[in-house]
Amino acid sequence: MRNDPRLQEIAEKLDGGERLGLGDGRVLFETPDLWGVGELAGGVRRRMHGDRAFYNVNRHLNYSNVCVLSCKFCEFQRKPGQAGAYAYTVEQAQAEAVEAEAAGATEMHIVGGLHPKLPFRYYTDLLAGLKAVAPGLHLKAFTAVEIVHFARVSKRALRSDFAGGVRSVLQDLQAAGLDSLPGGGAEVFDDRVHREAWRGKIRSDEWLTVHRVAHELGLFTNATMLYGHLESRENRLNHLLALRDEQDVAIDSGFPARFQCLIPLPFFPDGSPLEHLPGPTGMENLRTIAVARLMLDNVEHLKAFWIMQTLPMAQVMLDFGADDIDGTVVWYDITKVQSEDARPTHQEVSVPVLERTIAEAGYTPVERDTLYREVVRDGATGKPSLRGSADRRLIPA
Ligand code: V47
Repeated sequence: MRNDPRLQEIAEKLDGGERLGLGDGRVLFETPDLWGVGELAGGVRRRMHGDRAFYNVNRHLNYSNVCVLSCKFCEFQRKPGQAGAYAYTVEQAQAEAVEAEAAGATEMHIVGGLHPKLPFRYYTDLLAGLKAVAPGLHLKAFTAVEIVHFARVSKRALRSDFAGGVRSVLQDLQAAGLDSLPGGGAEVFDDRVHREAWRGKIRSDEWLTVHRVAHELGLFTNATMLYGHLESRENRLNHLLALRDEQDVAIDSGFPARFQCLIPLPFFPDGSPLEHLPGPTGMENLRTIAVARLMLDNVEHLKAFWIMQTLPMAQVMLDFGADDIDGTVVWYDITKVQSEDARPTHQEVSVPVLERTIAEAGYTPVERDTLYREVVRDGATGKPSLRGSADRRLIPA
């Protein structure tokens, strides 16, 4: 039952396979009928994925919190020499990978700050070192922001050929063991907010170029959208439309890879220079994920990242367009102060908790690998393998 007749018009467009435009997006954000918006997004989600909802068994490795940037939303970064600043050695990272694989993880999500001193060799050694000790782990590593930083520290000619410099860095990383790129660093694509909140970071067009080159090279990537800070809802819509356009390029050009999922990230003000802001409410989180599902019609998966959305909200979001809640995740807590001994704050849920979370919401839990292929576990050993052929992706080709 929809209370706003404008939602009926949008429903007709969706039924007719018509793409939604900026005006539709404005209606979806403005309408008081949040449940109507959720119903539309939930319908699209069910058409795409039925009653399946995905999770994975993963680990996060934040190899260093040292960063030359001072993004106002971030409380993770430390300056070189500052109390709590750290950087993993390759051996320390390897120890975590061995432990992760033994615990059944299929993915390691690896990101860090823009460290001014680490040479490019550190990153290729890190990937190669991890592959050497844990060959079964998919290495989803380095945001577009880090990739551009690596291009600078390894003196690629970015000014004369930005895409070319990025390509050679990605090729070196791929040769060392890089499997895909995470979605971080996108924030929200808007010059005003960029100036006010993350001056000095790569621009939107640069972030998109890194992902385009990755797609050309066959590296699947994710995308994020950080919302609920200094941006407007219109900024969010433009962000979603820019991602949609970029995904069109990947599909229309027949690139071997593309965006797999969007992860909307609600801003957590605590401890950041924007601490005075309230952050988004639960209703805004629900609406944003639903709008994302409706506008971003060519990206198959939408992740309600439970770490930031909370498990109870992630459950509700499965009805509002999300089809993935992310994984077991062992990582630092980006929303809390870094611990004194510079070790990540432990945050984890077990597979039974994730499966119960999904099942209680009325969906069928499906363990996936990073590329959204279904994982089956050996009943005796728990070892993961793929259901069907490795080429059989859950998303349509
Ligand atoms: O880019 C930083 C965001 C991102 C805050 O690819 C904050 O599967 C909220 O990208 N409040 C990193 N958000 C996390 C990320 C991610 C997470 C899960 C899965 C994947 C994936 C990617 O976290 C940053 C930034 O946008 N962030 N500080 C904060 N205070």
